[in-house]
Amino acid sequence: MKTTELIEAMTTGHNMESYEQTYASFQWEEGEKAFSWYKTGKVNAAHEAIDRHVESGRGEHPALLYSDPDRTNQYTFREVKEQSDKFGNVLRKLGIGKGERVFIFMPRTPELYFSFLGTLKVGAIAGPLFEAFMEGAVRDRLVDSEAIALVTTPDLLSRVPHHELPALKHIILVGGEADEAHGFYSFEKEMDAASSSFEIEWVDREDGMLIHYTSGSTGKPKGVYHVHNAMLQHYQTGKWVLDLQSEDIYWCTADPGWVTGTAYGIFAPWLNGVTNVIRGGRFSPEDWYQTLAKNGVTVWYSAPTAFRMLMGAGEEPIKQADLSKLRHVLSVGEPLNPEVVRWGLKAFNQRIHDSWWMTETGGILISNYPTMEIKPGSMGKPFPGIQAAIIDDEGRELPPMQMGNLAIRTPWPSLMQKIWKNKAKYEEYFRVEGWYISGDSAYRDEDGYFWFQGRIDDVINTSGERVGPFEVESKLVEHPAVAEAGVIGKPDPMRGEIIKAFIALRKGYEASDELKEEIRLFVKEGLAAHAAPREIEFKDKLPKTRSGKIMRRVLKAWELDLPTGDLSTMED
Ligand code: 6R9
Repeated sequence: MKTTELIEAMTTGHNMESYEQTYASFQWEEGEKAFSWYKTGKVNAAHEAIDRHVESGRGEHPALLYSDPDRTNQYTFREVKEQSDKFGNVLRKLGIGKGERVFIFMPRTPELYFSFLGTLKVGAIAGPLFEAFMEGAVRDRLVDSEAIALVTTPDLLSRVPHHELPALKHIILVGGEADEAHGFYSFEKEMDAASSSFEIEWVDREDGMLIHYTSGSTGKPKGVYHVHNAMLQHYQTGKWVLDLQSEDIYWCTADPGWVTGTAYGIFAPWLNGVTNVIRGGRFSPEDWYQTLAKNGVTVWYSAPTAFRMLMGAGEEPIKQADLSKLRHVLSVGEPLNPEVVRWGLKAFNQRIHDSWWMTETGGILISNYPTMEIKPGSMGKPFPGIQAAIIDDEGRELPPMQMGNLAIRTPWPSLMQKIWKNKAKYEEYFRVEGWYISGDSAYRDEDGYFWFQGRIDDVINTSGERVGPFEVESKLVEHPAVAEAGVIGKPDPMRGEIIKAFIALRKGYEASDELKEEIRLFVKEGLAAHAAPREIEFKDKLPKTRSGKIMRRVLKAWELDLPTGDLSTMED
């Protein structure tokens, strides 16, 4: 769908002056000069993120502003260096080193971040897991990765089937008792005893750093493997997409169990030497606005699901919070509905900048930049150094306005280097020579903006018309009664597929046939007759992943009575 709606570019505080110029002249190598490894050839992302700033005299700058309802802590870069060095020594004492997998299954606390950095510092590969994972999800990931150590808490330990995990030798308990004879160590005791004098393990750019498990629609979750070289993309996108500057206070709301919580909750801010806000505990609109206000957050990276929840909470909690420091807001994870973009402008006078990428791509590839006009509903344009295109299944590039496979020219620094122990799965992404196939469908408009349409397998074909579920969902959430919507194609003998919408209503609205009819008409008149859902079903809640994505494949499976596949990443 074409739009003429434009939101003007920002006029202050840019690292990137003109998108077109930067895109034309960009060289990845320029970014490398920021790092010590440009001179030495020796790499460690944790050194570049933390230690480098201490060496360059920025050690007393606040690195981590942590809070949850029970606890508030501040750490400088020097203190984060010291804590992560100590954790490196804890691992070394256990004999853990290069290439081994250390998994972290913890609530979001400072100890999670120290463990993560310390793991990298000994050259081991970190595997962060969502705190909410149940036993099956934990087992699958620890079995597949053959993790040798796990950092967790006594509360979460009941979900770790350690007797079934022969590779797992050491469990480090944060806030727990040691039982060293059986492989249990106390985090606090070990950290107290550890020296803060530490020699970092220098590795190669192509050595492993991180594994994120991500679910496909079928089969077990895949271990997406990233190497230290990815930091180049985290650094550059931090500069140009997040627009980070040295005095910023930055908050990425994502948990490190999701790739956004590592790439942009750890690397991008710290590689740029910027103060990073971490908020533990549960989501509530009041809490989030207060987190922005109390910390004086200037740059904020979140997700559509959160923005929609904030939108649903109305303006009252915003009035209670001083958001005057906020200057740059971004979103990732799902399509950002135009309605949400308009709300952002109205509610706190900020343009919300959409960005597109995937666990597999390791970093932002398409985005809206501060210096660029926003077309609400578009993901923006390719990052400098990235060539994106819409191609057909044979690899032919499609002209503007045609829907097809969103593909990226290989390689780029943060591209995954393996699917752990699954070569065949890895190769599927590269089945068209020279391209990475994302599995998303999209089109590009005449101005070079990309528009997300859905996952390839979500695109609906109704009476010969291809309809992206996102367009319909976006129109649906513009209706005042609709809080969230998930749209699927339901097989139909006449039309191939019909559009079915699952809708969660906002507080104060009652489900009724009249309301269904009203909503249907609303889409028909606002979008297109063929895009109006023929069927509507009201639900209390929609099935979502922990990163907030509506799980259309689960809606479809429910509808068709099919197996739902891997549900380990679904919210409770
Ligand atoms: C970072 C992350 C990747 C999938 C991706 C796409 C969807 C992400 C989006 C978006 C529309 C955006 N997605 N960003 N869809 N607009 N701006 O989300 O990684 O969890 O691996 O998900 O998320 O479908 O293919 P991951």
